[in-house]
Amino acid sequence: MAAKGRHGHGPPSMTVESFITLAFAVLTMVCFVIIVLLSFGVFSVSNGRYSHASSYRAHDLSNIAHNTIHRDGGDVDYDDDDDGRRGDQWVEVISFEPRASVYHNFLSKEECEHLINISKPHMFRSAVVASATGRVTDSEVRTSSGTFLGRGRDEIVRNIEKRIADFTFIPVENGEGLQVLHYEVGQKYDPHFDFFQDELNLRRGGQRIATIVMYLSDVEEGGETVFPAARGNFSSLPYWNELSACGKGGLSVKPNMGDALLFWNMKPDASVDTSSLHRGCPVIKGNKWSSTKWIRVNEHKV
Ligand SMILES: O=C(O)CCC(=O)C(=O)O
Repeated sequence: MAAKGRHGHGPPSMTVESFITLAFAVLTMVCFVIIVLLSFGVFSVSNGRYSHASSYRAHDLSNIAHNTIHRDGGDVDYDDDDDGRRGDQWVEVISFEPRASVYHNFLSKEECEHLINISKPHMFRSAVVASATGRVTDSEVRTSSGTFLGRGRDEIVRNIEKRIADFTFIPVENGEGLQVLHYEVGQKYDPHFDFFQDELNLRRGGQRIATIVMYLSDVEEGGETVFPAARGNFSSLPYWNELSACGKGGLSVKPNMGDALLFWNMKPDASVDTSSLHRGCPVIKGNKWSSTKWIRVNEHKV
């Protein structure tokens, strides 16, 4: 009786060559399917740091990390340079004419309180720059009180100024000292430009290319920053019904403690942007504390 061979009655055995060919074909098919899925966006390749796709919001700038940090306690992550807790941070582009964006929770509550506390003893009536002469003068156009904080005055101010430089890509040295403002009920800043219209003020650092307004308090009613010459369908804003009559006069930003409004007073071609006209609406209820940093095209020597 013939011995039953190992391969005697089974299907023909697979050679090493045909196994390699089959494996290669399967691998090619898998790669093809992955490429098709990627191209249709069915799934995406992430780099770890920015992998929390679900935590992004509409109008996020995708290159800015969206850190979820709790303002009121619990397990809190801190940024290296933070002085206290900052809430959910994201940047919202609100307008292209003028170019403007809001950086939510740019400052922590502690930073807002620090700026108010160090300013309180030194408040004086706010003034304006007269466009014809360039001289600083009192005016009914602006009825708030305020004070200037020297650049780099203390560690908290230095951290804030560094954050502004990171956000705007403009060096700390180009910034004027922070101005802290207090508006009581009825106080306001009428429509104006931040860019200079005189020669005198251009001498120390050139034109004011950009402005950052940081809100150090919430305001119960009124106190919005409004751009009356901005283009856009303002009445479609989700908070339209909460705005004062003045706030409905253009593109409005409601003061929220910790938020920072950045807008550009110059266009990319270096001409001044007249759509950056803006005002601080009268406060109707509550108090408004804010801090403005004007940023020059060149170093602003202190
Ligand atoms: O207080 C505001 O909302 C606007 C402030 C402002 O216009 C400025 O500081 O130039």
